[in-house]
Amino acid sequence: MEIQLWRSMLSPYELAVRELIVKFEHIITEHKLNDLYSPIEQVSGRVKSVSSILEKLQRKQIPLEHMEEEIEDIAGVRIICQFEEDIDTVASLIRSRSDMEIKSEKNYLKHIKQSGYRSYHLIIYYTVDTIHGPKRLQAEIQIRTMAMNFWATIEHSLQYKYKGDMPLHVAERLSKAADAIISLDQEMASVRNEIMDAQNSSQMQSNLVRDILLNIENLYKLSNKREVMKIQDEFLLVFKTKDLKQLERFHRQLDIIAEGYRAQSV
Ligand code: 0O2
Repeated sequence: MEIQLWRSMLSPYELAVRELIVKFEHIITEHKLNDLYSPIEQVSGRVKSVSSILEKLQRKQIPLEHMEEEIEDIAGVRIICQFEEDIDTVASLIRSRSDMEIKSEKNYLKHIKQSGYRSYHLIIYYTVDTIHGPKRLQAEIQIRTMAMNFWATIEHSLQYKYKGDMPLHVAERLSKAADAIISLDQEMASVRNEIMDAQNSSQMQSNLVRDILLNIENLYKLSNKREVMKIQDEFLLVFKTKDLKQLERFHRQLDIIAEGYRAQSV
């Protein structure tokens, strides 16, 4: 295939990766807006490089014309979660979407790879709109915790360095590190509720402060400036207490005042 043809062949995959990242990032935004803990921490994606596609075609003896059906990870998206429990939540979320159709799933958490690799993989069908009309393509979604990602990233670089011929002592070290990652994820799971509570409170506080400041700004435009300065001073005092309940009360009272001036923040 000529280089220009590769580019136009890969272009819908570029679009798919970009769209998928936007959609998964929006899930984080929606959770935050609603003061909810987000099961997704971070999203990234990539289109497989031409050399990596060629290497896979050769390794699996796939003819070039079957590339798009047989290479399922030309478009790849990686979703990073804080806790192992979140992986299931994210997988269910994907299964319930109307714009992504599941082709297959691989559970490398239950069936850990010999290398020690753990992750949850989903192959989806996804449709993008191009100038030539809609194109239905495949994309791979990898879901893993931050700890799993740390291990996989390092192991992937070492695999690349040793090109399938990793020295035994390095493989043993990696295997030990994989066990340590399992323990770390288990430890974090045991304090999950506490961490989630802390993160929820911090998100709620930041949303409340945002709304209060918007209300104050709107009131400043519509009502007595001196009154608004007083409200702002009161807010700073409440903010200093770091007490969420007091902040909520202040928010409710300010809402009533703002309502009177039709100055509510949305
Ligand atoms: P990239 O883009 O460099 O990450 P195969 O590709 O033949 O190994 P298959 O059946 O196509 O296997 O898919 P599988 O097993 O689900 O693996 C696809 C992707 O999962 C790989 O992509 C890796 O990203 C990741 N992966 C799988 N096994 C391992 C592993 O042992 N260690 C690490 N670090 N990652 C793994 P590619 O092809 O490597 O491409």
